[in-house]
Amino acid sequence: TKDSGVIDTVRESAKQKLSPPRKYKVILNNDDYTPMEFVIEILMTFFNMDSERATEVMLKVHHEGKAICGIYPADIAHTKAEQVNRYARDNEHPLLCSCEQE
Ligand code: TYC
Repeated sequence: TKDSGVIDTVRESAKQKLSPPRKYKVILNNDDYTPMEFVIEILMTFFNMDSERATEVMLKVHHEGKAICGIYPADIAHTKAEQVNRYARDNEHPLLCSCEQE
């Protein structure tokens, strides 16, 4: 620039290289025992899906073994999986929710 070398040096050291935060997929896994209605309730409660979308995702898990419920920054993804697993266990269902780096 037309500024002095000193000013250029200050500007350079203030410049930050921010990489976008890593995201994680929250995955719902199939099992033989958790009632379909309970899975739909989970998807509506923790992932803000309407009943149509929740039914679709539940059936994808049921037929394909797993499905993505949402993609979030690391802390939110892990907290959601934890809350879902806590809720399933409290209701004595074996449902498993997990996270995978995107
Ligand atoms: N397979 C279960 C049943 O037949 C339904 C189910 C769907 C369970 C999704 C878990 O993440 C799940 N009752």
